[in-house]
Amino acid sequence: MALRPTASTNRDIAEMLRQIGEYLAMQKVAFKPRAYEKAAEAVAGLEEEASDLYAKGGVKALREIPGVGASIAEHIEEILKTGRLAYYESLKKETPVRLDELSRVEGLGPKSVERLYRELGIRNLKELEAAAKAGKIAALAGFGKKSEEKILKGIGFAKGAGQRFMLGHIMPKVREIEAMLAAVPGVERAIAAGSARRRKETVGDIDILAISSDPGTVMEAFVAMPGTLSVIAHGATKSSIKIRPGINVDLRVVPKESYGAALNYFTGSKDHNVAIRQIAVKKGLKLNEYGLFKVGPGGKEVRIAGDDEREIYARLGMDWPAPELRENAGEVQAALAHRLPKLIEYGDLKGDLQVQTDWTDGTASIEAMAKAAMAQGLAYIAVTDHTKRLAMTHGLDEVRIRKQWKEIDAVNARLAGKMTVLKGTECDILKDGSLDLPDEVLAKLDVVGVSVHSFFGLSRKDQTARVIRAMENPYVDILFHPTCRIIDRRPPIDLDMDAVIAAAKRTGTVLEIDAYPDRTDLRDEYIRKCVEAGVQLSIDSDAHAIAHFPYLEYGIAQARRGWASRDDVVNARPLAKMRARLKKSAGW
Ligand code: DGT
Ligand code: ZN
Ligand code: CA
Ligand code: CA
Repeated sequence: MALRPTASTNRDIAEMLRQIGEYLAMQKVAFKPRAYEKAAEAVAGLEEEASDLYAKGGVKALREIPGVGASIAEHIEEILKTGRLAYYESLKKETPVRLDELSRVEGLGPKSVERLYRELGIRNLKELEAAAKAGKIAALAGFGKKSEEKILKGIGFAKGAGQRFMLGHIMPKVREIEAMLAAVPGVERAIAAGSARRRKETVGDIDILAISSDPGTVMEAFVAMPGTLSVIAHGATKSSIKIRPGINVDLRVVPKESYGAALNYFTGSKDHNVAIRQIAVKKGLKLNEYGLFKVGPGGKEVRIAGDDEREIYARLGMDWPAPELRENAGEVQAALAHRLPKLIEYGDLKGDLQVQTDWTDGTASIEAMAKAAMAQGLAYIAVTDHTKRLAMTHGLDEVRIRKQWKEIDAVNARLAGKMTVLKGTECDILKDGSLDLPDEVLAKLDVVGVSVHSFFGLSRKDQTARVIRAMENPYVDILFHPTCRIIDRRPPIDLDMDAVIAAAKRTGTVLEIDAYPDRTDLRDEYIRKCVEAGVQLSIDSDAHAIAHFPYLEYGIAQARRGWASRDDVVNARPLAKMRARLKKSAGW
């Protein structure tokens, strides 16, 4: 991936600087607020990422940004290095106002926030909403009815933003909850339905179903769960809590004879549910969360399925679609026609083709990463450290990468028969589509991955041409994290994905599914296009630490959501077959 997972974009940096200015303004500090505001504007308006400037020229380059002096340059350096800024955090702690919340409301500038705090004591969104609804804002001089209405509208959007959680951050919690509930006396089963069961890349809330002979006891255990922030509802068969980091969890206890129907209903998606209900209706049946029913004469309902989800589909004349497919994106028709894809399974990966080590921005040695991959059941990894343009990560040049090969040879000798470490790179794609390492070096590597880490803002035409030019290099094997999106932080680069997929087909380039939780790049719809076009995929962890290999699961989930089977994934093959498939020169 680009940098550390904390890597900050110009937008992040500008936002922090801007908020510092606002906090200082609220504290009535002289001059400084304006300086931060100006620096924030300058950073937001930069053509190049500050991380790139810093990579090339260090703090000195940052000081050349107009309006950025010595101390702000140091702040930016701290943000780039750690993703955080101690000064910002201390200001945030000192100030009672939730600027991060209030600044999400469109049209609410620091001056307004300051006045609303001073005159009405408003500290957060909730208080803002209450004041607006009570007409208190319209009554303030300079605000008026119009701006009050605008604020109310803005609150609506601000509440919706950033409210979803990444699958990779939520699944460990889901499993903890399932295990905790399964251990409660009387509980026969406890399972997460909803988007978590569908393994959607982001999850809005967690929906748990349980079968229990003693619902009251399960509910007691649930609302008393460690990590609970608040109990929203505590009922006899349904309860809701909010847990860290702010996600809601619903628990429903369902009768055994309805378990399959409830699981089906609460797994969704809603669109999938609507589609299969229509199929039931066409067959003269009725489907709901309690079961599948035959409606007899006089409206008498007879349950014909309900305890088992598979049986419901069977009774509808359908094959059982894996939850990952249930988006009403063709899976209903395929299930009826008995033509569902045979999806890649969670244990199918044999290796990992994108791994960073302490040669650049990873935290562990090549050998430690190799051993951690072994512990995950993998037989090979490619070490793919960054290249020199990403100086900030201490990216490798020709000289250092050759040194790295010696270390890889030594590790391979020690781990012989158990694990193979391949020589690779995550070579930077430069602005014009040329690469950051010479062809002579690329020719010697086992795995040449390339990726975009700069000039994210190029036009669709230029960005597409840039990426395709890199793919046309005969030594390039894989395009890493193709769209460069980071969930909630960076939008995807503007690529003509149809053209990129066609180029992948033509050049034999593999497209990566980067499993790192905030990337999950490619998205499911593009994966499906690759599968249809016959373009190979790789599923990589993008590990920067030994603890990151389990992320592969989320890449497999994404592949399944994109209808990929094992044959579509290059690193689901054993080493020799993977290598034969990877190298364009192999002439497959
Ligand atoms: P999320 O939580 O936004 O990530 O997405 P889901 O899919 O988990 O949605 P959620 O939690 O609102 O509801 C869980 C499931 O319940 C949903 O996937 C399908 C079912 N469901 C909810 N509301 C409706 C509805 O109005 N009609 C139908 N047919 N199903 C619904
Ligand atoms: Zn990268
Ligand atoms: Ca949900
Ligand atoms: Ca829900």
